[in-house]
Order: sequence, then C-alpha cells, then structure tokens
Amino acid sequence: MKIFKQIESYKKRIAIVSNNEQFTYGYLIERSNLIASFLLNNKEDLMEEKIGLLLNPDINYICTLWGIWKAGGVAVPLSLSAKKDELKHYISDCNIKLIISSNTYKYQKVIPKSNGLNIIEIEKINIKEKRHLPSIKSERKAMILYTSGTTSKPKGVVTTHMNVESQITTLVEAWEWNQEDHIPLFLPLHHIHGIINSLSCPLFIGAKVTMMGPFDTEKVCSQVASNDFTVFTAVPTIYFSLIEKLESSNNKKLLEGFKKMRLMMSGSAALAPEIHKKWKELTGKELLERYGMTEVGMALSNKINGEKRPGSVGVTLPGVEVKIEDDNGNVIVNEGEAGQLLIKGPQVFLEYLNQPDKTKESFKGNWFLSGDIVMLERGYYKILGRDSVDIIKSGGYKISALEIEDVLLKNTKIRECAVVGIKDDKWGEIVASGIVFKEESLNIDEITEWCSNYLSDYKIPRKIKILDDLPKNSMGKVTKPALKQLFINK
Ligand code: MCA
Ligand code: AMP
Repeated sequence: MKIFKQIESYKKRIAIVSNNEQFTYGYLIERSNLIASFLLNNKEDLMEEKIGLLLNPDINYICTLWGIWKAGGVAVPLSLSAKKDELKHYISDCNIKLIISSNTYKYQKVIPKSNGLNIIEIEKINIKEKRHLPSIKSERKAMILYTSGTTSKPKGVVTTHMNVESQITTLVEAWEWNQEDHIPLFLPLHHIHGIINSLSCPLFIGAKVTMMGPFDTEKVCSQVASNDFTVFTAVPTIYFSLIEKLESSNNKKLLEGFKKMRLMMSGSAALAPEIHKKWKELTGKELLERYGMTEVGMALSNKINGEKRPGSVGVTLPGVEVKIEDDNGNVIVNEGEAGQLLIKGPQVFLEYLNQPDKTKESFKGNWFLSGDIVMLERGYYKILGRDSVDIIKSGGYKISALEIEDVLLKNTKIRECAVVGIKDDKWGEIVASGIVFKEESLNIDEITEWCSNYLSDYKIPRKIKILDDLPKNSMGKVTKPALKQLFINK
C-alpha cells in the first residue's frame, strides 16, 4: 500500500499519542513489520487469511492492522462491545482462525468456543527478528467491515488495498490534510469513520493522531482545551453532547480549542441544521458535513474552501462519480427531483462476503446502488433518507430493524413485533418496538434484559409499546409508518 512507502520519509515524526506516550512513524514501521513477521511464522504470504482484531483503540491497533496488511492477510476489525451471537456470526462468516486481542478484553466471556480458533494477546507478541515480507498487489483483499442492512444479519463488506488507499487519498486531497495536522481519535475502530477518516488520513500524510479511547465528553473537552488539535471529526450525536457541555460551562480554553481548529467535520448520519447553527453560534466554526458508506468510504462532501451548507452534503469528492436514478432506472438530471444515489470509483468495495447474489443486486454495471434517496439542490447534494424503513441510524451506527425483531421473536412469550426508528434530537433516531404477546407478557425491564443478552447497547429498543395488534394493511402486512406514527402520537 502506498501509505507504507510514504511514511518511510516521516520516520522521526510523531505519529501517535496513546496512553500518554508518543510513538514515531519509525516505531509504527518497525512494530508492524515485526507483527507481520510473527503472523507469517514460516509462511511467505498469508494469502488473504482473515484475522480478527478485538483491540483497544490504542497504538497496538494500528500496528496490528498494518502488520496484517503487510503479511498479506485480511483484517477484520471487530466491535469490542459485540455480544456472543454477534461475534459468532462474524467469526463463522469469515472463517476466522486467529483473533488478536488486547489483554484487557475478556474474551473468555464472549468468544464462542470453537475448534481451531486461536486467540493471541497482542501484548504477548514479542518477536525480535523481522522476516522477509511479501509484496502485495493492490487488487488483493485488505479488510472486511460488518454493516447492517435489510437482512437480519450484518454483511461483511470486503475492500481491497486499492479501495482502502483510494478512500484515504481522496480525503487527503479534498480536506487538505498536512503534516502540521493533529486530530483526536475517539470513534470506534470497526467502522470507516474511525479507521479511514480519523486514523488513516492523518497517518498517510505524516500528521499526528491522539488516540483517546471511546468518546467521553469530559475527556475530549479537557484534551481540546489543553491541546493543539487542528482537525476534528465526529458523528452528530457527539456534537449534540459537546453543545450541552459548551452551554453549561464557561471554559474559555475549551472554546478557544475549538475555535482554532482549521477543520471540523460531521458525518455518518444527518446533521440537523439546528446543530450546525448552534455550533457556529457557540464556536464561530462552520461544520463541514460529508456523506459516506461502509461500502464506498466517503463520496460527497461540502467544500473546505467554499460553502458549508446546513442540511447538505456538498459535491462529489475527487475520483468519485455519482448519479441519481428514479424508480425506473432513468437518470435524473433536474435539480429538486429525488431518486436513488448511485456511486462509482476506485474506492467502491469489491463484494459482500459469501453473498454473490446480494453483491450482484447491489450493483448496476459498476455503479453501486447506495439505497439512499437524494436530490440535487443549487449544486449540492441533499440526503433525504433511506429507501428502506428497516434501516435505522442511531448515534452514527447503522442498525437493522430485522436483526432486533429476530432477537425479540426468540422469546417464546412474544407473538409478533415490529421495530422502527423514531426521530430523536440527540441520537438522530432511536430504536422503538411494538410488541404483541401471546398469553403471558413481559415488562419493559424484562424485554430490555432479554435484548441485552444478544444485542450491543446501541441496538436495544429505547421505546417499547405493548400492543394488542400491530398496525397492518388490508393484506395483513405490518405497516411500519403507521407504527412510527403510534410512537409519535404517544
Ligand atoms: C447508547 N445509549 C443510547 C444509544 N446508545 N440511547 C439511545 N440510542 C442509542 N443508540 C445510551 C446508553 O444506554 C447509556 O444510557 C447512554 O446512552 C450512554 O451510553 P454510551 O454508550 O456511553 O454512549 P456514549 O458514550 O455517549 O456514545 C455515544 C456515541 C457512540 C459517542 C455517539 O455511540 C459512538 O461513538 N458512535 C459513533 C459510531 C460511528 O463511528 N459510526 C460510524 C459508522 P444510560 O446512561 O441510561 O446507561 S458509519 C461510517 O463509518 C460511514 C462510512 C460514515 O459515513 O461515516
Ligand atoms: P454505514 O453503512 O454504517 O456506513 O452507514 C452509511 C449510511 O449512513 C449511508 O448510507 C447514509 O444513509 C448514512 N449517512 C452517512 N453520512 C450521512 C450524512 N452526512 N447525512 C445523512 N446520512 C448519512
């Protein structure tokens, strides 16, 4: 990957600050070479063997990710908060035989016991001698990230080295990343926003990343007040929390910390124009909103040196092509007409793992069908929503309503259920469920407890309505818009 050649010239620069320690690019190169050598053992090339990462967001994460790539493996970054069943799905879908974990990750509690699965703590990898590393062609597979969709189980999105590199370079160019940049990283490292936007772009150019662990308002604010960050990227929910903090404190240093940044971005979910406005009122800074997807990296962005329009995601990024099509597959050229966004370019993923049919139906030629409904308005794209009611975005996470319905229906007391996303100021949407019981019912705490055995925290329904029947149309099909309305009407 080009990034590995590029960083050879930055060896002495500080790349990462992690747990109050500074690490140079030279350290990253050496350590990732050694991890690659360890993984290779006696092999010449891992030949796209899939390796799971269950690592804290610290220096070990990036050294392992690069180590896997350098050894010819495919990295599968996994969520540290995934529950047993979720991990079981990822491990079996990818046929993972090796997981690298942090020594603090309590894998004994969550990783399903299976024959042939090896778990190695990164802290115990103590190899001193570098082996010969293979040369990896850019069309080879590099990474698999899981994303929810209109099926009950998340799909593995397979990207190649070329895809990853293109996802990075387009942003380095568009957002003018430079060596003086310094960014705080607090986003999860099993999604593009954290892996590419927060971590890989700055490292590509020789800038500095302070890895802070999961987002914590107090911790981030104290670092912003005392540090020299120049770039900041977050999901809208985080800006919501920061606004609450700025409004309730009179911390001049914190305000200064935000004011002096050259670029503050929002994405992964729609940024409400009110948050855009409030942020500008409080800090004087306009947030740059952009649009992306696990399958394509970033595709659209407001202009760094131009208008940052609230409620819009701007124009295409360098190297990305988009078009809008109506329901009949005709290209829409007029402004103000809504249709599905199609995306093409070197950053677009290769395939959904083990799902050739799903992959096929997601493409029209080499155009990826995003499933997002958009329109062009005065030269800028505007995201109007998803074409499927079964996809919920909460706190920047994409959630499948069907996955949660599956979990609820595992409970033998539940006869029927339907899950929908309800608009929420802080979370964008929150998960809500209408439930019909057989004879005996459960109370809300029992339902929450049931879900928490199977689902990560952000997937658990926050609003539950116990109903005698779900709203249905004349064909007996549950109508989710009517269910949403029931929640809105209270
Ligand atoms: C947690 N809580 C929730 C939710 N999640 N309530 C409603 N809806 C939710 N989704 C509750 C918890 O139960 C808890 O409640 C309280 O909120 C605090 O929980 P915690 O997990 O500590 O929340 P947090 O630390 O405030 O985390 C919120 C967060 C986090 C920082 C927004 O979710 C996050 O890092 N999201 C980013 C996800 C992301 O990177 N997405 C990118 C994927 P109680 O207090 O009662 O216990 S999209 C992508 O990569 C594409 C390519 C793109 O375009 O970027
Ligand atoms: P994910 O699959 O988790 O990568 O989520 C990608 C989806 O997030 C996109 O298909 C959009 O629906 C949504 N998304 C990302 N950025 C934005 C944005 N700026 N505005 C609205 N929706 C967004």
